[in-house]
Formats: sequence, C-alpha cells, structure tokens
Amino acid sequence: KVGGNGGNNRPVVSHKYNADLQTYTLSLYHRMMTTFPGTKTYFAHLDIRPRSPHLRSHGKKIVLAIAECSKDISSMMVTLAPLQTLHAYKLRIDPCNFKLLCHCILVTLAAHMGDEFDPVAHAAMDKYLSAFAAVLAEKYR
Ligand code: ZNH
Repeated sequence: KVGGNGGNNRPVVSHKYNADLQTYTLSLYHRMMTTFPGTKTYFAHLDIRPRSPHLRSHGKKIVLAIAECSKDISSMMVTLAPLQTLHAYKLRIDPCNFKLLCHCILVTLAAHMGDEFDPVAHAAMDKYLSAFAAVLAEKYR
C-alpha cells in the first residue's frame, strides 16, 4: 500500500527529474526556510545560511533518498523505514512539514524547468512526493 491509494495505482516518476532535483536543492532549501520559517527551527544546530556546507550536504542526503526510493516505488515502505523512525522518534519533525517540503520541491522544479515541467510531469511528481510524504508520516499515527 502506497500513500493510501490502495496499491494498484502506483506513482510514476521519471529518473530524469532526480538529477534535476539535485541541482536545485540549494534553492529548494532557501525557499522552504523563507516561505515556511517554522521549518528553520529543526535546523537550529546547523549553519543554514544560503549555500552553507551544512545545507549542501543535508540537501544532498534528502535528494539522494528521494531518488533512491524512486528506483523501486513498490518497496517504498521498506526503503523508507529507517527514515520514518528517524523523523518520527529521533528528530520529531511535525509531519505537516513533509507536505511543505514537497510543495517547495514542486515550485522549485517549476521555477527551474520552465516548459519541461508540463502538467504531466507536475502530476507525476506530485503523486510520487505525496506518496513519499505519506509513508514518512506513517509512524506518527
Ligand atoms: Zn529529513 C535528516 C531525508 C524531510 C529535518 N532527512 C535527514 C536525513 C535524510 C533525510 C536522508 C539524513 C539521515 C542521516 O544522516 O542518517 N527528510 C528526508 C526526506 C524528506 C525529509 C527524504 C522528505 C521528502 N527533514 C524533512 C523535513 C524536515 C527535516 C520536512 C524539517 C522541516 N532531516 C531533518 C533534520 C535532520 C534530517 C533536522 C537531521 C540533520 C542533521 O544533520 O542534524
């Protein structure tokens, strides 16, 4: 079961967007922390000035996790299990933040990719990220 859609209707996403995501990570973070300042509170122990080494390495980890997971969406639950536990029990990230980050990913892609980010790409990416965020938030229930 992925994202509460019954499991038959799996999200589809092209690997092409993974590479692009990585390029835009820094502007993604800047956007998330500017648009939704509450997200900054979780990073108080890191240097979150634009382009800081911390943000670079952290952004890379997140994007790699998103890319890795997209290789086999049917095993999303298994791939994400360690991250579920980390975010729910150790970091205690309020799950509403996953949706905010996903929203920022879509906006960042749209801003950088122009016409290439057409409605089909938008829909696919939204579907994948929504499923991803739902799985990450599952341990909280
Ligand atoms: Zn997170 C961490 C992923 C979201 C916050 N993350 C992390 C990591 C990863 C991730 C991979 C690393 C781990 C290790 O190192 O081992 N995330 C992720 C993803 C997502 C996320 C995939 C979605 C999509 N996060 C998130 C959010 C937030 C966060 C939304 C808030 C707002 N994270 C975080 C933190 C951390 C992490 C705080 C830790 C950092 C440090 O370094 O300390």
